[in-house]
Amino acid sequence: MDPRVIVVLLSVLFLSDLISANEECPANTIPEHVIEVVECSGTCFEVVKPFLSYFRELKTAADKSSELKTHLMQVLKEVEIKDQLIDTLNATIKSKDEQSQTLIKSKDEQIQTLNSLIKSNDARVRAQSDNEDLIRLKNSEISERNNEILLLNQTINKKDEEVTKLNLKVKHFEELQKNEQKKYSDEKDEFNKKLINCSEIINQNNHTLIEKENEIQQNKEDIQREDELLKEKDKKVQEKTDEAKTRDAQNSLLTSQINDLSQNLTKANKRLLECDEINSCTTAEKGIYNIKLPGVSAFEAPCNGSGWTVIQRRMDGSVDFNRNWTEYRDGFGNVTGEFFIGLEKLYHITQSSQYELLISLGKVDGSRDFVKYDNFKIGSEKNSYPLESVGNYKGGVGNSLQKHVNKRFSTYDRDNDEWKGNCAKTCGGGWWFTNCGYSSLNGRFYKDEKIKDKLFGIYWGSWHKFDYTVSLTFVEMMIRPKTF
Ligand SMILES: [Ca+2]
Repeated sequence: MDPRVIVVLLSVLFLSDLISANEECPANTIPEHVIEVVECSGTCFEVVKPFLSYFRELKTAADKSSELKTHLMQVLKEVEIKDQLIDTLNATIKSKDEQSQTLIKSKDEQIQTLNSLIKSNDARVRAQSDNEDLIRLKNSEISERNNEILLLNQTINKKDEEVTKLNLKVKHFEELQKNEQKKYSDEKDEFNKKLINCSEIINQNNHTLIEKENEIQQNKEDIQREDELLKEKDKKVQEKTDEAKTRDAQNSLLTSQINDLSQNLTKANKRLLECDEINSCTTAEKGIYNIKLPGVSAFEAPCNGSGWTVIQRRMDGSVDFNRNWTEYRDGFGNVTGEFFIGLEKLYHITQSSQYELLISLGKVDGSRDFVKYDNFKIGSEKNSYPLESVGNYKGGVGNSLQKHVNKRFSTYDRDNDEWKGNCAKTCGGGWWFTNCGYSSLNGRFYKDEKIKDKLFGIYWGSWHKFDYTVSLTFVEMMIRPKTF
């Protein structure tokens, strides 16, 4: 038994005795054994009473404790039952735990399996996604192919229609062919008939041919006779030819005599001109003169009556200025109309002293103006007749020659310009070209002043706003000694 229960029981027994003594305790009835302990006197009860009350309470508590004991026993039984129940439940729980563990393990395995499946499915889904892209691509391609097929079907339909039409045409042609064959057959028959007729005609012709051969033989004999007559006539022709040759020799002799007379006439004319020979135009009246200068053979040139010698003139396009080097060197044209005096003469003249250059220009509208330079000088042929100097200028047409100073003269056959091309060819005449420059007074002549096909004409840029489609229609270049 629990020691606490024993203590309680002993206390209860002791208190029960004590309480019974207190209830019946007159001072003279107190048990001896109690008196022995406490030496009870007249004040004893007062002292003991609180203890007695206390013990009474303890007894009440012990009673209650007994009830509690009983209750405790019941409780203990209930606890035992509950413990058994708890054990049972624990066993059940353990069983359930084991089952749960087993189930959890099984579920874990299932979860793992499901995870594997999910991974596998994910992989499949990804693969499916890729496949879907591929499928979309393929669908797109299929769509394109379908469109192509549709187009091809349309084309095929068209081709079918064409084939149908062609079949119709074939049928038509077959019919035509049949007709043609029939016609050919008819013609063949007819031709055979004609052939038979021809054979007959050939036979007849053969007979005729034999007759003709006989005739030819007769004609040959006639021809031989004619040949003999012809030979006789040839002899007569030869005699006439010899006679003609004699006449030709006589004519040659006469021509030679005429040439001699012509040369004599030229010499006579020259001698006549020498009578009008002058040294310069400075004192001459307007007209054509034979000018003789030191170092230069006498040459014809117009004097304008104001001391100027004309060295170049353009007025009607009657003379072609697209000339080669030799012609520009020696001069060309007609001094009464269009001409160029020649570079060699200009070299000698301008080197002999200081010369002024006067250029008179005109447009198709009749307007005229001029420019004058005070020191015009050109170099020798050895240096390609360079424009060595022009000096100071004045005049209304602007200065379009200054840029050409120190430039060599160029012709279509002597390219001395500074351009990759040939200015003389492009501009249609010789000049002191740069690349090709501001002026070209020996260019092509355009009567209406408008150039054609980008082939430049006569230009002096500063007088027509450098519009090189404009071509001047009048030029006169003149020189005069500066000392005049
Ligand atoms: Ca060039």
